Amino acid sequence: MLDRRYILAALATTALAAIAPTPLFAAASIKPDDASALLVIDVQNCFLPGGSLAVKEGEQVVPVINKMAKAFSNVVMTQDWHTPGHVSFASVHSGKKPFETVDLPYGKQVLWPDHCVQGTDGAALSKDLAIPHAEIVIRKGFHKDVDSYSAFLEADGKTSTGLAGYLKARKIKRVFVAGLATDFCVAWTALDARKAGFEVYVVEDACRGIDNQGSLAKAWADMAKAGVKRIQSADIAASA
Ligand code: VGL
Ligand code: ZN
Repeated sequence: MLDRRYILAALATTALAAIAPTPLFAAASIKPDDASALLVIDVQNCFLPGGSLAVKEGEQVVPVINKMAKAFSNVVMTQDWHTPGHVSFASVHSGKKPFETVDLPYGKQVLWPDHCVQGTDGAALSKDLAIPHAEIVIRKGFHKDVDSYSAFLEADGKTSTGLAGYLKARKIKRVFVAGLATDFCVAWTALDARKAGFEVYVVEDACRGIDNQGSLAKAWADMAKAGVKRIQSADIAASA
């Protein structure tokens, strides 16, 4: 028997279903096209177990990135590539220890253990990366007095690495960012990609963070505010 109460309840259920939030991305709903590029950030020995600036669980991003890369016809890799005695190294600031900060002409700089020195084994890309179709490797942080977390702009906020020009010349509109570390090079790259006008996705399970004094939560908040989309590798369809 359909009494009034039953009908009202049924109507309410239907109405609720209509306004229920649908997930922004259902599983595997994103298909990278020729206007999409995967940016693999700093998957280098120094940031992996045994490295001088090892990121916790950093090695876990490698299989995730290798699998995801198969779905992209365009892959860019980056390499942190510092001079010996680089300004970001705590060892060149007397009395300073790694993870402390110093004021430089371009702003506050976190100080790090010596890492990713040009030409060293620590600066080499992980031998476990299996992305033979990657098209370009962008090196950054090679000016002795300026750091560059971002793959687009050095920390002075004005010196370009050339990556935006490269991607635009290749007619790339969307970038997917993965690698190390979520709260430094990944986040700064994602934020600068937004500023350069790209649609930007950060693939959370394909990244790991350093998390120095709340830097990981801050990075996600800054990225959300800038319109960076936070996704998982499972949201990306398996092949291009
Ligand atoms: C990075 C700290 C210093 C990174 C590079 O790749 O996130 N972090 N240099
Ligand atoms: Zn560095």
